[in-house]
Amino acid sequence: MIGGDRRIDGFPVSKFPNITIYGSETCSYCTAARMLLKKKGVDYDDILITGDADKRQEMILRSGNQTVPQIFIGAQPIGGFDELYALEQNGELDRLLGVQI
Ligand SMILES: N[C@@H](CCC(=O)N[C@@H](CS)C(=O)NCC(=O)O)C(=O)O
Repeated sequence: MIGGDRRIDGFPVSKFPNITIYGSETCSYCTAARMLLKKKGVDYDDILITGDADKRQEMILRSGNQTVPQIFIGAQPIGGFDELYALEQNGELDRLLGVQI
């Protein structure tokens, strides 16, 4: 099962933290990150930075990194695919995503 009945001040809010991937269409690490998140059953905003200098700059400012992908769970910068996969391996990713197993 995924998510829970999360409430703030009594109001239901999104079951999942907002997940953002800054990436490109051709990058294999981006594909791997998208696949892992899909396997988890969570949705994400996919921001393609190819040819978009503003979005690329936004990614660098938010993450401090220049490579794609750059992944965020809520406001928390995760890093790239390697870091996302490390979280999956040590069991931390489910907690961050709010996935109940
Ligand atoms: N260790 C990184 C590797 C990421 C990486 O090398 N990405 C390539 C594209 S697949 C990249 O951004 N290269 C430099 C660039 O495109 O500016 C990860 O796991 O995300």
